[in-house]
Amino acid sequence: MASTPTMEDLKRALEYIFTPSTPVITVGLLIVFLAPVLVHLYITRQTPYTSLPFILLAGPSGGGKTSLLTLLERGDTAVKTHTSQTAHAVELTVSTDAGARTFREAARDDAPGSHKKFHLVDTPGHGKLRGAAMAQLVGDGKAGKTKTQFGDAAMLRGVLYVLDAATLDDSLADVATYLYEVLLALQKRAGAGRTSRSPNAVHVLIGANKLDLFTALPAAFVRSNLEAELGRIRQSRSKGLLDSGINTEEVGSEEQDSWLGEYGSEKFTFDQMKEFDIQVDVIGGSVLEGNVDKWWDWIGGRI
Ligand SMILES: Nc1nc2c(ncn2[C@@H]2O[C@H](COP(=O)(O)OP(=O)(O)O)[C@@H](O)[C@H]2O)c(=O)[nH]1
Ligand SMILES: [Mg+2]
Repeated sequence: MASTPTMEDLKRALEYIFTPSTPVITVGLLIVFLAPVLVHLYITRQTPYTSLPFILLAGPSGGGKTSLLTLLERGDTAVKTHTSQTAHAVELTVSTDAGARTFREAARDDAPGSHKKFHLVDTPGHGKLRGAAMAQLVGDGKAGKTKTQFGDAAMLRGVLYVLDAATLDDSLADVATYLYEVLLALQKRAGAGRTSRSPNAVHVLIGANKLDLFTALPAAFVRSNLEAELGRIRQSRSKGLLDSGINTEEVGSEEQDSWLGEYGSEKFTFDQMKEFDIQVDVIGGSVLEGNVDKWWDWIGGRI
């Protein structure tokens, strides 16, 4: 007869819970109101960054990404605060008012116009660490989710690809290879969105940095050099299938999916990316001289 008292206990307990009384209602109300708060706190602690729109800084090492981030965050590049072994984000504000278009003005609290917050995400440019940038583009890819370290890859609004225009002649192959990876990832991302929910268009700004140096190539040359090199990379990656005269209809869709730009075209141009809702611009600037207002304008237009 050992089980009878426990059954009786249980019965009494249930009766107590289901009989309206002040303590029961109080506890019930506490659970109802506190549970969502606790869940919210738990989730926000898990992801320290809420999903703000974000701009990704990419580009080879030494281009000036971290200097740019520091300039936009602090107003000068003198203090190096961030090492770039991993991705790193700062929260910035753009003002949509035309009167406060420079980043210095927009950084002031009393800047006119409406303000929009966004994250600027710096990534390491060194070869082996480029996965950090690619992860921001497509998310971790687990079960179709697009979660990244800083929120949701779907919140990506633009990629600012910073390169050193003064040494482009020597580094063209490397600079273009990385750019190729970025553009192809964006193209695949846009293609994947066609069947499911379409991600927001992601545009690319190629920031031809270090224009203060006399060896720096002007933006138009940077553009044409990159287009030519991307075309060469595309050619060599197509494994010569097109050359061998195989009917393009017979080429597998996988081959077609990893072809950058207009399929089968001979020359690559950035305009070919428009078919995938990707607009590519090349604008010169100098982080050292604080000459980045056109880049800042571009960011403002993307947020
Ligand atoms: N002359 C010149 N040097 C720059 C400019 N921007 C950055 N640098 C320098 O380029 C080097 C690499 O910059 P960094 O921001 O670390 O590049 P990251 O690897 O892309 O993050 C640093 O020594 C910077 O001081 C620029 O506009 N002009
Ligand atoms: Mg850096």
